[in-house]
Amino acid sequence: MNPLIKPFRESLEMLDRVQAESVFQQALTTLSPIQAVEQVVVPALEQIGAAWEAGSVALSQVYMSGRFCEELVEHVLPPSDPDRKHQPRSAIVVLSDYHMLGKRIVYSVMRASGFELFDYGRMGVDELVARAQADKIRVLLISVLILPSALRVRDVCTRLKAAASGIKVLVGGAPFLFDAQMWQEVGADAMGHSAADAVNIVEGWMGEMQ
Ligand code: B12
Repeated sequence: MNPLIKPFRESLEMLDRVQAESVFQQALTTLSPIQAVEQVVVPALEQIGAAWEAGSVALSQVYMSGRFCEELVEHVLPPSDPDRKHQPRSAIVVLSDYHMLGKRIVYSVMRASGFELFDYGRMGVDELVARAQADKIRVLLISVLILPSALRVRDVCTRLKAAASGIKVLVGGAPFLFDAQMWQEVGADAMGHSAADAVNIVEGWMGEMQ
């Protein structure tokens, strides 16, 4: 467990943006940006989430922590890599809910790993199904953090299959971490635990699609 998680979490809980940034910079002296995010930012946010569930922090603290972290991650993860891979047309989206940080990280890591993909931001089912088909997407990455959104993935998959779109759907986020069978129940083609999983799974599919 990284020793910077505790001071980072405490500065987030105190809404001390300057201190949070300083601890994060300290992490960057020994870790790469993605390591700092996965080893310090993600566990700190998970601990804050657990503290909220236990009633010891307020939702406003959870919210501001998420926002600060989004800004930090936005700055450090490289937006693009010039040496793009030959790859299927891909897109990433947050389906229906408002938890944007996981998608941001997966998007950045995919791009930093040489993938080019559309960032659809946040969409509902109708808009997503229409847009993915219009853009001729082959691989769709869907991030959700609340259960009702996870269940809506089923509508997306059913409609894409009915349209014989051939789009492969990769899902991730808290509900799929809590219930290991859920990705299959909603009709997705695969589930990833992390941003690194997203890269590995899409690379595996690239082999099959050629
Ligand atoms: C921060 C946070 C918020 C912030 C979000 C701020 C923001 N701008 O993002 C705010 C305060 C807005 C919020 C609101 C709510 N939240 Co909230 N929130 C969290 C918290 C603490 C952390 C989420 C986070 O950002 N984690 C850090 C990121 C980096 O991790 P991540 O998203 O999991 O992503 C990683 C992996 O999952 C994976 N991944 C993610 N997406 C994808 C996609 C693909 C394709 C792949 C391969 C991988 C992948 O890779 C990422 C990087 O490693 C979680 C706790 C938790 N355990 O997740 C609760 C949590 C998600 N929230 C929860 C709830 C219930 C809510 C609210 C309904 C609370 C309320 N009563 O109002 C609202 C819902 C708002 C809405 N409609 O969306 C629940 C969801 C439970 C459920 N299963 O339904 C959680 C799990 C807390 C809990 N245990 O109860 N929340």
